[in-house]
Amino acid sequence: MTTTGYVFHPEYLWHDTGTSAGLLPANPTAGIQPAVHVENPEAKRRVHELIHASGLLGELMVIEPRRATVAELTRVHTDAYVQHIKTQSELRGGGGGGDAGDGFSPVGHGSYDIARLAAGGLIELVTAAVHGDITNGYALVRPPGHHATADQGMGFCLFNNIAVAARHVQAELGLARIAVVDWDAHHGNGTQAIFDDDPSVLTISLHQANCFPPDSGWTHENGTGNGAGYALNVPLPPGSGHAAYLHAMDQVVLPALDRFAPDLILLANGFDAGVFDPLARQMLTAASYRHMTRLLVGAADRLCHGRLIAAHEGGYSPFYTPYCALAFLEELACTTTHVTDPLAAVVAGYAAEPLTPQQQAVIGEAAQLLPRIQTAVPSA
Ligand code: 9RB
Ligand code: ZN
Repeated sequence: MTTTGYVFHPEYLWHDTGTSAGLLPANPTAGIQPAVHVENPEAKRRVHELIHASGLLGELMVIEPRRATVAELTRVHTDAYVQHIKTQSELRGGGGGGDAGDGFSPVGHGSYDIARLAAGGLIELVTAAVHGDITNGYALVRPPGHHATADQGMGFCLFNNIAVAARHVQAELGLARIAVVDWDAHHGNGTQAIFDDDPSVLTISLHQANCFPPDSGWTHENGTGNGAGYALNVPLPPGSGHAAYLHAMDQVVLPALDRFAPDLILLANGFDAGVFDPLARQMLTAASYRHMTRLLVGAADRLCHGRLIAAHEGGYSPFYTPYCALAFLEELACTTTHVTDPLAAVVAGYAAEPLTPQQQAVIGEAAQLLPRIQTAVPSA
């Protein structure tokens, strides 16, 4: 019997990214007309509403988030960076008046507390999993986290929600080995950097090659120092879809997890590898996410009592992200609803695109690094 936890809070939708023209801060003088930031509440609101309207919400264990404390955040982030976000968040110049560091990561008035609620939501979810109250779970949070490093926000991310949760699990809940799978379309550079020299946290990122951050996430980035071998990257060519991602799961992600034998799997769950996403050029469908989730749930069942905890990351199509997220969450909860992907017929041709030699080559290159992962005596 599976119990699936679900974390959501209206405040996540109140994180105000302001009037950017998609990615770019509005600047009328330079001809950049104010519009709406691409990382806005709409896709996330529609995910939550579909989870509710489909009836799935009633089958989940709702878990209330709390704000991560400064002590919890500084397991990952520097004191100065946490203070920087707090200061930026106190500016009152309108939505997204502050910035987390790279000039493209808006901090709205009050976003510090909301970002703490996002990280704290992940903490509550992993705690429930380790205590056995839930088997697996999904935190539908904003702002996202996977680009944030110890001392810089970037790519719309303020605090690295997953990294904060991973460190909390190790420090407070007694689990030793944590695997982070990141299938967001963009490289999980922040998570990789935070755990780069640490063999107790295996990071695996599948992403569109050289998309965001630029020139980041190549296969030769494989961990440093004691962590050598414990960071894996699969930089898939633009246009990769169902066949490429499933091959990467089969050839890299699952064998890496089997070798590593984690006590917990965390998932940086971006839906921006979906075929309608504006911020990447990958071609996954709701069926792809369903299939990939089934494989990951299987690995979690085999390796760590089913413990698989997902944090929402990217996913910017308000019209398609909800169906990808519903398929994902149905698989976690081992159930289905009456709602099926209404765009399935439209995307069938994309999904049928076969594996290319280029995709196969990069997946093969990553697979060659697997022997560097030491097989552990399973703990806990
Ligand atoms: C711009 C830059 C970005 C920023 C974030 C993303 C996606 C994030 C995500 C994509 C492109 C830079 C506009 C750098 O979904 N992560 O999961 N672009 N940022 N320079 N310029 C001019
Ligand atoms: Zn992304």
